[in-house]
Amino acid sequence: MSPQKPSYDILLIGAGFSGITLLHSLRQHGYSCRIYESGSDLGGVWHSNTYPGCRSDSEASIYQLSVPEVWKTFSFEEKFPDGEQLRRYFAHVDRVLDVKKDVEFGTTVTGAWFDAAAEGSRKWRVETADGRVTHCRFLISCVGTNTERYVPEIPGLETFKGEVAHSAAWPKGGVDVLGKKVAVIGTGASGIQIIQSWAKEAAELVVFQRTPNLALPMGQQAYSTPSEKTEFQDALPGLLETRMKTWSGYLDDVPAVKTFDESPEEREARYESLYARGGFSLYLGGYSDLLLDETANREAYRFWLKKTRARITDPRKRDILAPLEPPHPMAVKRSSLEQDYFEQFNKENVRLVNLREQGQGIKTVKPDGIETEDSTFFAVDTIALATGFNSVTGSLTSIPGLRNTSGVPLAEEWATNGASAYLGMTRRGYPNMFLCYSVHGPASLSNAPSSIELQSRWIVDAIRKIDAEGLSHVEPTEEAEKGFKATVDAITGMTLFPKADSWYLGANIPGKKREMLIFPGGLPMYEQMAWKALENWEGFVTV
Ligand code: NA7
Repeated sequence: MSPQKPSYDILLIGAGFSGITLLHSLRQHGYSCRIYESGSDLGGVWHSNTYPGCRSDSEASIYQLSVPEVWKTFSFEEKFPDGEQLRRYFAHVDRVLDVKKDVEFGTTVTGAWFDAAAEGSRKWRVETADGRVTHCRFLISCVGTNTERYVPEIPGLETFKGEVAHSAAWPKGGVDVLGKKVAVIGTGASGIQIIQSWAKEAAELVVFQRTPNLALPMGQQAYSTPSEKTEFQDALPGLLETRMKTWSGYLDDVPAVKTFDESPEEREARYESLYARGGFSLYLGGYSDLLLDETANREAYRFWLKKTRARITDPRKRDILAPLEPPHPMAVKRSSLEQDYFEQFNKENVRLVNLREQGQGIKTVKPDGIETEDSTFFAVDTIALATGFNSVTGSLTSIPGLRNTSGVPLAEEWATNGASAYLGMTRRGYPNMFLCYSVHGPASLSNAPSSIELQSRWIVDAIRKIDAEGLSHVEPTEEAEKGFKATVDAITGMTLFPKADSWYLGANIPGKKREMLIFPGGLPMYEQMAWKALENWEGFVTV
């Protein structure tokens, strides 16, 4: 018989921003809670991603909990904090909120289902890798969207004699590249950051790019002096409030003006000022038709090209990094923020391979390097795989025993029918289970702590409503779940999102169903829909 564990009101899986936000709030309402976390510390991706240059693409002011006792007592050192600062931040959160007393680290959930007969009442039965079983009334998934790493099948990779490191499983002691020949495969957010770092240390760097990253200047800023720190702290209450009102949970909000409503001069001036502001402002604070109209989007690309191409001296590299024809519309595939990414390619020792060019695809990895289809050989000592994740769904479908009340694993259901979650937070066949920062929520199309705060509030409201009304459990109807998915698809159909092979659509994983995995309607619309449904349990079966 499996050793039994105590029963909790609520079990949360994952101790990143979602798990901590929910734990704090639920504890305040008197619930007994436990977090199971497979890692060894708090922070989610900030604990597991320790590759060189790892840094947030959200501003520190809005990339934190809105809990006053936490933000009033922590100073960030930079506008866009790196992994180290964020790990210090999570340690601070723990000191203030005493989070860890309710977290079990090194505890991997391997299975969970709603057991109608558990202890004589309806409860979740949760199994962990160490063979333990726990019961709880509510199960909340806080596993994030980018945790199940993706390693593509690259012929010969297993024969490589040097070090191979995936961005999300970086060796604990780091990777010493000083004076070495190194390769980076992948130019997403992680690849860009590794390249920016390694190009300054390695003797030679070869970058294997499949799709150019339409990266925007970060606009980094240090908060070093007492007055800079005070200014930062003083602005926080207003900024934390603003982030909950914008489309994306960032600080910029889209003005109601369309690209061609303004004269070319006005447009250039607007683009210039947004670009100078840094961050995602060019996307988020620009024109209302950026995501809707291809001609308007192309105009933004024209501006980005002008700025970016001017930074790259080698004409061949310039055409690969910032091609005259856009690889896809801007902003519909995750761009990164960069500091001096493009300038790195002006160095002779930084080489660039365009995997999409005839003969340039990787033919094989050999023990001492990488050979492309045209038989060019790149001798390297170390390879970084910045090839991403089975994003959004993978964190949940990789839990083998997570199954519905009919015993069908979630992985099987989603592989057959596509992924869905009513309101991005609940799932048919999973009574009293809630998802935070997951499928069909605003997730990665938002500033994470903003949408997490919103969804956490809703989940807490839902749990309290269940208790206030004396209900045993709730779950969405099939009709509601399908209807919500149809809404996500309908909004997506009005946008340019389908025009890019992005992980928002699952298009980065060979064989994965191509479908929109994230709610693309913005936070205000999402908030309105979620609370309207909660009023009378619209779309739910209540028991
Ligand atoms: P991403 O954004 O998924 O980037 C993965 C990169 O790896 C991307 O450039 C891919 O090219 C490339 N890739 C994937 N498979 C291959 C193969 N087979 N060969 C060559 N290159 C390949 O992951 P990140 O870790 O950078 O970022 C994930 C998120 O974490 C990020 O958006 C932030 O939210 C934080 P592609 O573009 O698909 O052509």
